Amino acid sequence: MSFMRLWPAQASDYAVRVDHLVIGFTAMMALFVLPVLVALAVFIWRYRRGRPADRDHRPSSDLRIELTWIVLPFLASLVIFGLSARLFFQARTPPDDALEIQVTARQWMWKFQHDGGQREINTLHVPAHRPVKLTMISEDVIHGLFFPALRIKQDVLPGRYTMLWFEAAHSGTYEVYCSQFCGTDHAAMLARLVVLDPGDYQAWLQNAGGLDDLAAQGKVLFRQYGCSGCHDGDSGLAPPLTGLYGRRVALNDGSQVLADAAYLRDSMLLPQKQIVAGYGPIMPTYTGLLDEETIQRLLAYIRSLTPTSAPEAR
Ligand code: HEC
Ligand SMILES: [Cu+2]
Repeated sequence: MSFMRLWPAQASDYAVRVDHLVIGFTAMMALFVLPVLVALAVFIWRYRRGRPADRDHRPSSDLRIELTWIVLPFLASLVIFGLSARLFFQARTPPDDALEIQVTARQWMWKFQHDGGQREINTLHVPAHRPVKLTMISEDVIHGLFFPALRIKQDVLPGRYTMLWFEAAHSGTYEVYCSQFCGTDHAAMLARLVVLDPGDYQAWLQNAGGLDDLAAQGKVLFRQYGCSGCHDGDSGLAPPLTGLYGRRVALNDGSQVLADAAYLRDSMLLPQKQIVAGYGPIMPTYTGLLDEETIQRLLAYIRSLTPTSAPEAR
């Protein structure tokens, strides 16, 4: 138990692997540095002032020894590099079937929005053994979402989505911090991660629900803000949004972009930035009209227009 307090909990396989990497790397560094420190101490003692030691400069070199201490540490460092790079890519590549959760940060709280419409503040419930993907944005300054038990951390920026994903291995309650100094109450910007067994998670969803799911709320907003006037039906005025999410879009300058959350967000706020091939630049900008949580709902609606292979994914 005392060990647990010294060493933060490991709530995912990823966390275990990060720890192995850090411990392995530290051990390797010790292996490189200790012989030098020991030799240093021995030589300081042996050749200290006034000691009648042999101070001849005999030329002595052995190519085999030199090659050994160059090549072996080099190869060992490359192994660490390979393992780190693999973990890094894993941390940046969420699986397609991940559960999507929207995160909005503001001074000084964390808001979490589930696809089913459940909203939470400063507490995040997730199921164990299931990849969870957080799409995050800030309503004011730069914050940082930090899950020590998962060994993951990512800045949360105003005006731009960032992403974190994880798969928790055990049920339990873990601390969550803001890792960027974001004003007077930064230190109080804390949250809890509650990992539930899948059955308990379903029960929690049932209890916490009540509102419409996010996509249904988005559909209402899609009417309300007049998007449907151009985008629904086959007027040819605007591209239909069915099947858009996750697809590649051809733009009028000949390039292609992936229709991810960032692209969809830009399409609403900066419609002139990227124009879909075959359409005119007639979409009005919604900058200042839509707050982040409205955008999340519209996005959930647009996402819901793309059938997923995993039926329970949304
Ligand atoms: C006046 C008509 C009009 C309105 C209103 C309008 N749009 Fe558009 N929208 C367009 C046109 C035209 C395009 C294609 C040209 C472009 O990329 O700007 C487009 C492009 C898009 C795209 C990119 C589509 C693609 O295939 O890549 C998205 C997403 C989008 N709109 C969402 C919305 C949302 C959400 C709203 C409401 C908040 C909205 N639009 C309101 C006309 C409109
Ligand atoms: Cu903060």
